[in-house]
Amino acid sequence: MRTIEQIYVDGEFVIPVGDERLDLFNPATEEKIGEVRLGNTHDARAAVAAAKRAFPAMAASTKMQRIDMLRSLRDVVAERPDELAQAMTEEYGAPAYFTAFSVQNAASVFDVMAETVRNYDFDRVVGKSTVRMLPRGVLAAITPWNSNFGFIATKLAHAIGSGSSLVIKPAEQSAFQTDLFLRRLHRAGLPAGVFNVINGTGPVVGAALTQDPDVATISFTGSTQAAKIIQRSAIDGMKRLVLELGGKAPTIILPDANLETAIPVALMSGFANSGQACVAGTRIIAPRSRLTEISEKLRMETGKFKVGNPRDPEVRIGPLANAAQWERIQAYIRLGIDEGATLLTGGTGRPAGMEKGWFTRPTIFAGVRNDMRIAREEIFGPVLCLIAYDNEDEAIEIANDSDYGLQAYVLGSDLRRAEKIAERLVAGRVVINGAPHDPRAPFGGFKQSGIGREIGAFGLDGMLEPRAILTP
Ligand code: TXE
Repeated sequence: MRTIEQIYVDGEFVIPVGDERLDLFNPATEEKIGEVRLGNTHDARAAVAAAKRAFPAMAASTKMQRIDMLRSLRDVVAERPDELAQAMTEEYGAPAYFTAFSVQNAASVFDVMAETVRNYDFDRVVGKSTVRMLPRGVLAAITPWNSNFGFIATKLAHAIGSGSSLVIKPAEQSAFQTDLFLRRLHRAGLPAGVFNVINGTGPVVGAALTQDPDVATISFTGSTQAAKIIQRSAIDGMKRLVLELGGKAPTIILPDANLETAIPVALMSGFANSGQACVAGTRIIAPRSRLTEISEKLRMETGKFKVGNPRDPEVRIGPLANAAQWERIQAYIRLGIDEGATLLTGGTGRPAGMEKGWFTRPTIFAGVRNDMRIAREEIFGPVLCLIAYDNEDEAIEIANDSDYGLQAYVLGSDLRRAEKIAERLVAGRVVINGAPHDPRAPFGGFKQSGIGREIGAFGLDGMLEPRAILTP
């Protein structure tokens, strides 16, 4: 049993003023594995003040200095990847195959940002004016639990790339990962106050940061509901918001798709991180002409998805992150049944033979209409909807008929046709035929999936403000 006692302010590990504690659990065993001491509004204020002091030097840093800092951060993050991956598994049950990807990605965001900074035009001439892209001020970053250190890495990279200082409020349930990650970041030797990390709850520390007059920009990843509270609280301070929120990604299977390859790809994205991913392809939109075949293949392939101990490299679906998530997923499965959808596979309760752990059965509903709540709301677990279409226009209409617009998938044998469909989808990213992750592609969504983009020059734009100087 461990307790995470410290937060990180002004380059030092310190005990917070706040003294409330939160229990931490291993979701695979339901055992309590530790506690985290939570900061409060005083801690948030002290962190913003430290970031404010560090800002002028950071804002004046050269491209080369920023690139050096990003490289130092990359180096410490890339060390001993297993350690971070294991913490992620222990704390929220992420399967080993997924944690390996997360660690690699957390290191690569610093490389991508270093390359972006190298190529970015901070100084431009527009008409007769000289324009400089300036950092806006202190950045507050709020991250969720489903890939906690990955989000911390992304937001830190944007702060350093833009010459901003930063206060991070990570998901409070992910304190072990945060602590491990933080101790590495500390070793990168950045100037004191450039980044600060406060463990705490959303309504206390998160709200204090979003309301702090010395915070200029808020970068938030999490639920659309929390984002709306944050938006409201940021109005008076005229803060800029970068919001990366939920999704209900469509996967369009085209009539010419090779099901041998398409169905496993559809399921890998649908069940990514045990379904606890904003990019999960949770609405499978399939041609009615091949519905029987597709249903059968989905059922069969889902049966091959091993559910169990997330440390096992063969396991594709681990436990849900916490008891509340488990209850939420059960409620959604019951809702699907009540709404009249048919269970193709899965259902409520734990998989057979599993009595402990927040495990749930990978579930696919058939006969789903896109107006059912299970097709409209982000479930955030391994629950997929199969929706039939009669023609291409209808497939696109269903895909775009969503409050969200983060990610979309197209699967088909004719690449040109798949691209044509991709061009008609309202989503921040469209992935064709299981294309590999591109760490340079902009990330973010349309509609209720958020505002702004992260990664690369698009990400940097969101952190900067142009100043034009007009000369006679
Ligand atoms: O998210 P929250 P939760 C969705 C997903 C999931 C649901 C709930 O559907 O089931 O959200 O997850 C902080 N002011 N996603 O409750 O509440 C909070 O402390 C400032 C999708 O974990 O949005 C945490 O650090 N901050 C998403 C962070 O916001 C506040 C990932 C996220 O918590 C706050 C996570 C407030 N008023 C959940 N309230 C994705 N896009 O992947 C909360 N926070």
